[in-house]
Amino acid sequence: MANESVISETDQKSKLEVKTEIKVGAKTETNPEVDPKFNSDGYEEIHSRSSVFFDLFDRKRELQNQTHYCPGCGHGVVHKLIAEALQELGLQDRTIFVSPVGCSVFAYYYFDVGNVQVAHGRAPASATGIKRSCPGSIVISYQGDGDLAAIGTAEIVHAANRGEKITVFFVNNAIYGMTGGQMAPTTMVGQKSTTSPWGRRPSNEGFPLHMAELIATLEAPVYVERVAVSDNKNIMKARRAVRKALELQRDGVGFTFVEILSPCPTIWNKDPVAARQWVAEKMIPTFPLNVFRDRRPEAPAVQENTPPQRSVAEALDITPKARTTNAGTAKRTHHKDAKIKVAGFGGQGVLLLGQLLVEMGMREGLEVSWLPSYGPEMRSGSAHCHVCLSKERIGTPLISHPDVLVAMNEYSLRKFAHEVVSGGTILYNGESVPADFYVPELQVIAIPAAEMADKLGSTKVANIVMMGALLEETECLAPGTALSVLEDKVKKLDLLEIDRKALTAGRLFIDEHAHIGAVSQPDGFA
Ligand SMILES: Cc1ncc(C[n+]2csc(CCOP(=O)(O)OP(=O)(O)O)c2C)c(N)n1
Ligand code: SF4
Repeated sequence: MANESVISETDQKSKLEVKTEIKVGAKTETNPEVDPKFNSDGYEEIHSRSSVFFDLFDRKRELQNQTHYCPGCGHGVVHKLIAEALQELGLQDRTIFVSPVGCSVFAYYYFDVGNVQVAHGRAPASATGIKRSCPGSIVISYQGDGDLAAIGTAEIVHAANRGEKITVFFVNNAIYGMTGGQMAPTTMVGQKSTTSPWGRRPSNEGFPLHMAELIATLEAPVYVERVAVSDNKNIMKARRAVRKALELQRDGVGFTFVEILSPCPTIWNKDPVAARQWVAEKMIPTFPLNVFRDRRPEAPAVQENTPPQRSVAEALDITPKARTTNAGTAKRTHHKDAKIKVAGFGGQGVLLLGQLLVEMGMREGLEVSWLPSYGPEMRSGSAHCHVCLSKERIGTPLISHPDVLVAMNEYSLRKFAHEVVSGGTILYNGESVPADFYVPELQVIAIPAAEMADKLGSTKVANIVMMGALLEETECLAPGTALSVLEDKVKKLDLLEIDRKALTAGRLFIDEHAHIGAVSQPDGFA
């Protein structure tokens, strides 16, 4: 058993000192050296478990290894019941536990199974995806009453209604625990909370939701029971319910739901014993314990006509074989994949430039994506787009770190320069790089595109000048493809002629100026 939490005062002090020292040396404007331990904001990124969580939570070793739950909290008891059932049924190795947002957000530290932690209320939706993609697994959605019955009402109702073959453990403590005691949908009439300080009034806040009864009105669920962890007898019943729900899932029967009335001594402001009594005396009369649905061995109608299951990789056609075939058939003339961000003001043809690039990419047999982002203003608001050109399938159209930034104005240059990958390129629409602008390890080329476009007869074609420069500098797409795309897209012949000239002008500018040091970083990187 690990006991990582014991750190002597000296240890702590020296750790703090080390941190402080490194932080002082972290990245600053004048000192671009970055300690790999720190992110660009100077904070240390920690990818490990906090030392307050142990490898094992043995019960009686002088109560050393306590969970993060408050004394007397029902979550700990429910965790134990689930863990015992998984072990007894031999399901540990195939279980995937979906933990919620709420006091049980750290459930993944307590269950040595597959774990996924999801956004508030979304556990049944995520559990659906997991179960459907891994039908042989045992998928548990674990949720509090705020999570399941407030923000996540739609998710639970629809997962239950679809008869997803998952198990939902719903811990109802009639309050929002984690956030300090706001009213939950299950808060009882008259019960005080921070958001109902005079007690819940049906006239204002409505009546408490009875989730087990509600779920049991649906056709698909096979097992719905409400239990309580209020005293030993009820805990034994809860144990049986937990086990039964998991057995039914193991046997592939259908959707199972166990609501567990559970004490929250801290928010209820009671000691653990009084909190348990309160569950018995106040909660159970409001939320009667009952088996609301037990359909085994009947198979509900939704179990029929189940379409054949495919793995995620098959469904997305991303098996290694598919990739090879795809890459093999592409007829391409470009030299390398590119992630490009084009940014400027609305009206500068920023989004159009991105669209032209992806059209060219498609014609060259590449995988492409174009993701625009712009404000509500039609003109002059800031606009940018992300363009991916790739031989492989594209995972996301969102580009956090472009290889190339095409900055159509100074604002975009300053705003997005730090995102560009080390060794990347910035093409800047301007006469020269601003004197105070410095980014290490990037090539910055200023192209007076607006001026050149003016001379050609239309300021509008500055984006095409930049496109010519981009193609020449990166060789990511063939200029011939650019011409054919322009010929198809630009209907006015006089404008097409200017576009052709703009494309050529941009290319020539790179050939003639960029590589002889006329434009570049102040430090002479050219
Ligand atoms: C989208 C979103 N909205 C709100 C919150 C704040 N929030 C965190 S936990 C919580 C409610 C927790 O109550 P419950 O689900 O009953 O769990 P408990 O803490 O009582 O176990 C809320 C509202 C959040 N994290 N995310
Ligand atoms: S606040 Fe309530 S629900 Fe949260 S850990 Fe404490 S007792 Fe448990």
